[in-house]
Parts: sequence; structure tokens; C-alpha cells
Amino acid sequence: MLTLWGNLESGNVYKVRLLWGWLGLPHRRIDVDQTRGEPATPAFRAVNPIGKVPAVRLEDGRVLGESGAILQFFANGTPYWPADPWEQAEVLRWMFFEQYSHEPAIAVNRYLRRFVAERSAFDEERLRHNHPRGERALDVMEARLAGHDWLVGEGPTIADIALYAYTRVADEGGFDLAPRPGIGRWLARMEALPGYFPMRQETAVEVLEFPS
Ligand SMILES: N[C@@H](CCC(=O)N[C@@H](CS)C(=O)NCC(=O)O)C(=O)O
Repeated sequence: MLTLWGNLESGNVYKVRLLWGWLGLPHRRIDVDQTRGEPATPAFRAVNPIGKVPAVRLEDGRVLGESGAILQFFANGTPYWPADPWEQAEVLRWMFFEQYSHEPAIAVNRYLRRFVAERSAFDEERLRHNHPRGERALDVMEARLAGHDWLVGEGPTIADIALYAYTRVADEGGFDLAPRPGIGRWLARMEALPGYFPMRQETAVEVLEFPS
């Protein structure tokens, strides 16, 4: 069976869980929690040297980190990774946008607001710095989704999964989606797909303590 290292509050981990849900792939989960600093420990770096979740272990023992790489690996050969090279490039364009222009602002502000009880002056400065960047990223998405059902092509792809995870909880980072109706309709479309489940819903057949 597939093994996933990660926790239920991580959008990056949720991306992998959601794709596996769509594909009907069962997994066991080893609970690695960033609020307890576990991804940075030597025990976890032995699994994934970058010290971040998610990481997954295939049935043959190979281990892969980075949510985008994991999404691409499992979507290959399915409708969620298009066959057309131009559409593949478009999927990657949105996924790189997510990692450089969206997640570092929206996910980081969510983390600081939701999980850091006593924020330092540096944290407060990061919140201020990130806010307009996150707003711009959401505007870029809205410009596409105001007139299209999906980020690429005519159906859902891993670009939609990659951007859904933290857009869905952007309000927890202080971002208001109400003025962006295209994003609102797209979120509802994602949530109507078979196999959908919300981020904090457990989907593993077994959950193990870390380290295990
Ligand atoms: N680029 C990575 C980012 C992963 C990431 O930032 N994971 C966070 C949890 S959402 C983490 O493990 N943080 C722990 C840390 O930075 O110490 C991916 O997409 O997988």
C-alpha cells in the first residue's frame, strides 16, 4: 500500500490525498506535524531531505517528495494530466505559479494567523508583505476562472488540485474570496466532483505515529 507522510492541516499534503481520492488509491498515513516541528527533524530528513511534507513511499520502496512532483507522477496516464504537450505546459505553468506566487503568500499567512500563537515583529512584517502578493495571485486566478470552468482545458487537472488546496482556506490567511465569483464557482465545481472530500477529513485506511 502507498504510504504518505503528512498531516490533515497541510494543503500541500491535501493535494496528494485529494488526487488519490479521485483515483481511488488507498494509503496509510504517518502523522508528521509541522506545528510540532517534525518535518525538520533528522528522523524525517532521512525520509525527505528537504524536511517538508508531503512525502510518499511507493509499494516498491521508492520515496518521492514535493507535492507537484507527486501529483504529476500519479496523474500521468489519467485525465488529470492531459495528453497534449501544450496543455501539459499550461498545467505546469499554473503549478509553478502556485508554488512561487500563491502558496508562499496565502499558505504562509494562513499558517502565521492560524498556528503561530505568539507572532514576532518579523512574523507581522511577513503578514503585511505577503498580503498584497496573495491578493494579486487570487486576481490572476479570477481573471481565468471568470470565463472558464477549469484552469486548463475543459476538465479538472492537477493544476486545479494544486491551486484548490490553499485557495479553499485563503480566508484563514485573511483573504476575502467574496469579490471573486469566478473562484467561488470553481471551488463549488471542485467540491461537486466524485471522490471529493474536505481537507480535514481523514481518508487514510491506517494512521501511524511519527516516527514509525
Ligand atoms: N514545495 C513543497 C512545500 C511543502 C511544505 O511547505 N510543507 C510544509 C507543510 S504545508 C512543511 O512541511 N513545513 C515544515 C517546515 O518548513 O519546517 C511541496 O509542495 O511539497
